[in-house]
Amino acid sequence: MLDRKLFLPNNFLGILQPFSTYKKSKFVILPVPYEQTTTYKAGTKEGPQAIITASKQVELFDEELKTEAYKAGIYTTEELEPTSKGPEKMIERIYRLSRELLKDGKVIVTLGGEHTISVGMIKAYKEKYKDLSVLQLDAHADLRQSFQGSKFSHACTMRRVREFAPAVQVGIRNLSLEEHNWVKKNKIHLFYAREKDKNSVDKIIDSLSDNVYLTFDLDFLDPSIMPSVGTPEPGGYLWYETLDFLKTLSQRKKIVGFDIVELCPQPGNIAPDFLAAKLIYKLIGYIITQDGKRKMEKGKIKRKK
Ligand SMILES: [Mn+2]
Repeated sequence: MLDRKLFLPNNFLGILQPFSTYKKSKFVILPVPYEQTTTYKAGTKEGPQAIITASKQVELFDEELKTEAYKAGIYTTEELEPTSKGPEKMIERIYRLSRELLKDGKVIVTLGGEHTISVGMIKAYKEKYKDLSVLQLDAHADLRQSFQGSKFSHACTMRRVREFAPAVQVGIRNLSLEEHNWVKKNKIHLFYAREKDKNSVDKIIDSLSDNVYLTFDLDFLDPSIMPSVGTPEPGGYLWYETLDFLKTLSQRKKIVGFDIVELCPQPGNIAPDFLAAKLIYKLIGYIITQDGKRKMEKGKIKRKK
């Protein structure tokens, strides 16, 4: 038996062929080391490579799901080079690439990079899935109309998304008065981290449509397990409650794509990088498991007819 860790190809999980070729892969990992509007601690452009490096240490077998989800095929693209022409151009570039990947039937998993980039993928997803809704897991509302002179700052991501897709926001614990008022006025589905015991998972999931795009800002997690973010906030979610939530979500809705953004690696602390890599493989595992179940259900219905 070959030990995959001896070879370490520079792709997500270090997967050997044929499970890492484009044609065979259901999933496409898209690393976007984009960082231009970061306001506090810089370094999120190092995020995608840190995740890929850490991912090579993740076991391909998942003890919870009893599966090797990588066999569905996971292709990793080259890093998408940042443009110097501003965030709007970058969003446009990501949108075009996402559209191509979706045409080929791929599930896109984007590694950030700052949160700004999500607007590009979500725009492409919304064209493919008319009923798409967006689930944002984040400490911040990101609902500013503009920030530091830009409508495309990371602090405005969800305001831009809401211009073309409905969204549900969870884990929020830091927002401005302007954002707070806007949420109230527009009756936004926003669930504060403070009320997480009152906000049942059912209530959150019920406010989503059948096809869900997940945008996961890592500062959603508690800084005790995820200190490697640009703007850490106390009072976040922990590992198993996050996984339980995502698993339930995958059972009740179809997760059609997701992004993991804002990892800002810290020298000497690799645990958060590993967490991000594992989180991605967990999500891939949940998606694959549910796809398999749905296919079986469909088959049963057909046979009955
Ligand atoms: Mn955030």
